[in-house]
Amino acid sequence: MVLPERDENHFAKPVTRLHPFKSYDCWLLVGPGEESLSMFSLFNRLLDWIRSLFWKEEMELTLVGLQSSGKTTFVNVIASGHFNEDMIPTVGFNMRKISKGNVTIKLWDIGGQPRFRTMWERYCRGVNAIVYMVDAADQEKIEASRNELHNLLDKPQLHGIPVLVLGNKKDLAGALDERDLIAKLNLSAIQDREICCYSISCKEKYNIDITLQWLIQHSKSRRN
Ligand SMILES: Nc1nc2c(ncn2[C@@H]2O[C@H](COP(=O)(O)OP(=O)(O)OP(=O)(O)O)[C@@H](O)[C@H]2O)c(=O)[nH]1
Ligand SMILES: [Mg+2]
Repeated sequence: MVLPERDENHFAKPVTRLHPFKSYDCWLLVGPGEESLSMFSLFNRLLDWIRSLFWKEEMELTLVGLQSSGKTTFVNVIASGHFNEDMIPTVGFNMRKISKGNVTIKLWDIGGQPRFRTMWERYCRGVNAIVYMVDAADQEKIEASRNELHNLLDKPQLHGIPVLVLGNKKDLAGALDERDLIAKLNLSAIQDREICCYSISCKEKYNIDITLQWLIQHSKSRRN
């Protein structure tokens, strides 16, 4: 099978950031009457809208991890809140753009089957952060997951890119928590970058909010 090349021009576009408006609180010198308050909120809304037109950021993320760990499910959940039990394994990759506030997230969701793993590195180059998905309830695959993660992060091209490890399927019995994941994936051995680990459940929408927060906070992180 021939897979489309990732277009280098789409890699890590510079953060688009036009000048945000300065705080406008000090511009309002009117008294606290009702009329001025509703004028104030109207004015605020108008300025928020104008700000959203001019103050935009774009970030790029790549999602990798073994097959069936829940990468495509995660993308669906953050895009639409929709969880589906019947998922089709990703062949090659999917690309989705999702807007959260002023941030547009371009997400590369790469297939986790062994035949696609050689693509992971190429799709991780130059992104703001790598999201590494783990099925925390499938303890038989933890060792393979750890080896794939360390192989990937050993690639010199990916040096310094922040990594968020997500231990998915927390809703299932026996799922490893953050502490177990950190130990079993040997995350403390990764010293050349920022690394964070959350336990999540796409099914129950557990910790999805803090995951998004972490991602958005890294919209400005860039290797070079
Ligand atoms: N119980 C439970 N099941 C989940 C959760 N997240 C995903 N799944 C299920 O896990 C299965 C695999 O999900 P996918 O999103 O296709 O996994 P993937 O990592 O994209 O797999 P590949 O595309 O093959 O790499 C599906 O049946 C999902 O419904 C979760 O939080 N809890
Ligand atoms: Mg998938």
